[in-house]
Order: sequence, then C-alpha cells, then structure tokens
Amino acid sequence: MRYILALTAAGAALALPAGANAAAFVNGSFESGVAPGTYTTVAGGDSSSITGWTATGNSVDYIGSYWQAQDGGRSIDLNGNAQGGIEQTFDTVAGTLYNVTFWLAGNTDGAPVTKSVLVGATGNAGQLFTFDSSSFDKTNMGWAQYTYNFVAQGASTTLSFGSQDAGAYGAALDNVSLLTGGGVPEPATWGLMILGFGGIGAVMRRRRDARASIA
Ligand SMILES: [Ca+2]
Ligand SMILES: [Ca+2]
Repeated sequence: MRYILALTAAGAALALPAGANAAAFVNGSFESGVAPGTYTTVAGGDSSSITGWTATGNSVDYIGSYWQAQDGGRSIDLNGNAQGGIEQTFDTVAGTLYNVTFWLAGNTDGAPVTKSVLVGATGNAGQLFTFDSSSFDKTNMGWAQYTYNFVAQGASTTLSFGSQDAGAYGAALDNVSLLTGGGVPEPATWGLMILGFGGIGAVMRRRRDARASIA
C-alpha cells in the first residue's frame, strides 16, 4: 500500500506543469532583462531588471557593450557603484548534489586588481573565489571557469554571488549553469527526480543498516 502511495505521489509530481509552484533556475548568462545598453546600474533589492535574479548589497552593473561578455552579449559587474551581489532562488531536490559552474573576470577600470567573490547556497558553506585581473582589459577579459558544489537542503535553494571588494570595480560574472551531481542539465526534471529518489533510497538503506548494526 505504501508502495502504491509513493508511486502516486511521484506521478503527481511529474505531472505538474512547469511553472505551477515551480521556479527553475533561469537566465544563467544574464541575456534576459532590461536592455543594459553600454551598462545599467541595478540597485540592491531590484528583482525585476535581470530576469530571475535579485541584486544584493549596494548595487551591481548590468553590463552590455561595455566589455566582452563570456557568453552572449551581457554579463555582471558585482560592484555597481559600491559592493554588491546577485542571487537567485529556484527549486531543488533536498539531498541532491548540484554543481554550479560560472565564469569570472574583473572590472579592470580600478582597484582591487584581485577580485574576490563569495559564492553560497542555502544551508551550505560559502566558498571564496578570486580572479587576478592584472593582465586583462575590456576587450580581453580573461574569463575563467570555476565550480561550486552544494547539496540542496530543501525544496528551494538560493544561490548567491557576493562581491567581497569595496569600491565600484568588482568581479565580472557570466554564464552560470546548474547541473546535478550526475552532470544532468537542471531542466531535465526526470533526471533530477531519479537522482533525488536514488538519494532517498540510499538514506533509507543507510538507516536500515544503522539500525541493523545497533541491534
Ligand atoms: Ca552572458
Ligand atoms: Ca561598477
């Protein structure tokens, strides 16, 4: 009976149309939002100018033609007029490992030369990433790819990128992608759910084993 109930629940979850109570990770390359022109400063708390993302701290600069993007035509300076950041909240499967890949460079207009970014996810330890911008400029940004891993602690997770630098010249960010631990692209709901169920199964097996060893 319990087995049938579990299958029914799984069926109902899979039948949910995308968008009903669902917030998939979106706009990792920052190509969707208000037209930034050369660049547009987006104040902390603004959750509408860059689709899916909320600016944090003082502000960020939404970069258009001002410098070479890593992907497409838009990217982010994590320091707008002063120290800022950006975050997005999306659905996750609790207990599932996610790999976040992203590209960093730096605003070469001013100090510091080495830019620092704290990347975090709800319930997970943050990790500091740095980028040395000394040999680059706006037409040769030197974009480099980095990875941050987190295990989702609940049905939704907030992923955040926070500048650790003072001033108006921060780390540049572009092309954020979210993969499950198995390397399945995030929109593949089937893959997510299968991995999630596998994780639950593993936990249940571990619990059984733990009980067995106590007894
Ligand atoms: Ca982009
Ligand atoms: Ca700036």
